[in-house]
Amino acid sequence: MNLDSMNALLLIDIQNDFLPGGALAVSHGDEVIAAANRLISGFPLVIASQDWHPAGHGSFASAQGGVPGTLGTLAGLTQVLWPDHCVQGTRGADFAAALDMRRVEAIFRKGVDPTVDSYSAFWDNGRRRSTGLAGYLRERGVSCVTVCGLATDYCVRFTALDAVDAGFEVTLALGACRGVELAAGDVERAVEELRARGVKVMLS
Ligand code: VGL
Ligand code: ZN
Repeated sequence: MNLDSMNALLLIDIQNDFLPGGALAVSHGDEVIAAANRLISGFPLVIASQDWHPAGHGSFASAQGGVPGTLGTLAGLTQVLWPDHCVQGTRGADFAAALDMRRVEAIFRKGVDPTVDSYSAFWDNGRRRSTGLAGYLRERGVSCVTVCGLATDYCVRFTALDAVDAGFEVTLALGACRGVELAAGDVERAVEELRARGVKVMLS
């Protein structure tokens, strides 16, 4: 590996609520666990993000009297209304038990502010507040990031886009991602959008 291009692996939201049986289950979401575990050994730095909402978060359909999967508004932005998920301190918010967390050096929590959602591990959706992830990575000498996890069309997508904007060279480990696909083709469109933004896509 080129020592001038310290490479970090970002494990995005590999949490129980996004696995089969979870509150916001991603189809085949559990398949990212083994793939992520295989990737981990190849990276000198491994970071995880954790969706970490207070009860009654504004993105929850239940908080808006809406129907999950339909559109509402939050922080002046169009907002998909989600089922209650990843509530702080619940089992659904825990990392998947089979995910190898031993080499994860830092966990960046997001979605904590009840008034705005946060798909990206770098910024909330309104770009009002950063999580500090970009500064953390820069201070560690990181110039390349590889992104994987859940879900391809939401948190993985927004994290990869913000990583590009922050000036990192970005790779999407597509084999270690699964998507929500609220609309058929959302994952494919997300991958094409990322490619167009200069993200390298690897299949494994
Ligand atoms: C996510 C929807 C709501 C994700 C998080 O991790 O992709 N999606 N909260
Ligand atoms: Zn969420």
